[in-house]
Amino acid sequence: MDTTTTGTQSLAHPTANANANADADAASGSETSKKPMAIITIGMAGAGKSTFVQRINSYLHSLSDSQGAAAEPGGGGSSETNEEEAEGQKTHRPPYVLNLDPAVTRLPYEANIDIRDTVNYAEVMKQYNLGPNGGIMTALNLFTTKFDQVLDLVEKRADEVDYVILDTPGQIEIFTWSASGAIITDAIASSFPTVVAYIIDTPRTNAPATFMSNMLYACSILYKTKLPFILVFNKTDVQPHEFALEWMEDFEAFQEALATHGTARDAEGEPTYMNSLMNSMSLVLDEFYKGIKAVGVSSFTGAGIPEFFKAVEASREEYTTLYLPELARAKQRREAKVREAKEESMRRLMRDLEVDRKKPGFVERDKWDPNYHDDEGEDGEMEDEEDTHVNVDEDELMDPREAFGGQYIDLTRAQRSAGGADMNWPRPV
Ligand SMILES: Nc1nc2c(ncn2[C@@H]2O[C@H](COP(=O)(O)OP(=O)(O)O)[C@@H](O)[C@H]2O)c(=O)[nH]1
Ligand SMILES: [Mg+2]
Repeated sequence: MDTTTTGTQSLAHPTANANANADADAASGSETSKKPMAIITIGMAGAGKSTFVQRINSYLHSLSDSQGAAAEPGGGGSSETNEEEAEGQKTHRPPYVLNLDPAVTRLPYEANIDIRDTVNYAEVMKQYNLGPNGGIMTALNLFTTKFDQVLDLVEKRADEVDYVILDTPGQIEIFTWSASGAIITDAIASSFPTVVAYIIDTPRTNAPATFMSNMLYACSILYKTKLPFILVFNKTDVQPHEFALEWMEDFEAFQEALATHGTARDAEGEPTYMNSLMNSMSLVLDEFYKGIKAVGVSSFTGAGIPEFFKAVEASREEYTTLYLPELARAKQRREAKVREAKEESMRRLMRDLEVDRKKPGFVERDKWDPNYHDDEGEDGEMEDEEDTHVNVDEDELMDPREAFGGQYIDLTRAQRSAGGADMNWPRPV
């Protein structure tokens, strides 16, 4: 609902500058519509995450460059096209980009925060005696220990950007099956409206079996993060993604592809183990496909990128209506658990006291004695009194100048006699 408000305002002012935008946001009065949207890119190694981040980064930059030149709505063409154009051009500001891949040698974009500036992955490998994957994992873990500072930096820039983009390490499991990946995702998702962009290498998923294993992976990430989710079929310049959409929409089409691809039946004419396993799993996945958004893009040509941003905007709504209430519920559950634990320990303490009280003589002993003093000795005298009182014969005291000759300066005398300027300071011996 809130997004619609902001959307309408942006539609009314497609040429609005950053200031006007800020005013509009302030007027909308909604927390999440003001905040930038975080996009976490996840995907198998080589799916094109970094290239995709580079593409959406340059797309947003090109929009911000052309914002002054953007046409007024109603300046020709049907209103529908105008709406579509405005939808694509709602963002006028460059994004804030984070690179979380410590092992990447060359990035196709310039990251605002780069893990490589903080952790030297090769050095981590050497020092901890690790292989490449252990090195990447440890580098990410080390970086995560400072993630609160990273989040502070991002939050400082929150008013100036519309999107925060995260590029994750090449190997998917380093981010998705590690504690640090979960910590980073949770930290980002509890601060900003967040969407997961699951990047798929389309040409490599055109076999039903690989398609399905990729979808199962996507499904597990969805259930793990519970965040709004977009399937991004990348590299559509090489292989159009229509086949994937068909398989997702039409269960029977997928079954057919399964039957024609490879050996669906064994020598005795029975369905192979692989085939029947995939058949039953595709039934499970059917449920997953229902609420999921899918877009086809080419990070090379830029095709499908405006559609991707439309899906991102729709996810903002989803985040507010589905994820945030769930987050609040989880917080409540956590707090209730802590409260319960506190009350339980209080009850236990009271129970223990109750038991003590029943012991004979406890009440008498438990009274506060106004004459009692911690420092008092057996005979009621202050214990320290004798120790602290020292009888000193003043004549026996040494002149400090003799005792510490040359080590200390009598400033009072020196100043009185020499007047300060050409003082002759005795050197310490
Ligand atoms: N043809 C084509 N190749 C792509 C596209 N996106 C990425 N690639 C290539 O895929 C390879 C892996 O890309 P990269 O972004 O490094 O993958 P990452 O490991 O997921 O970050 C690179 O050689 C890219 O040039 C695309 O849209 N079309
Ligand atoms: Mg990469």
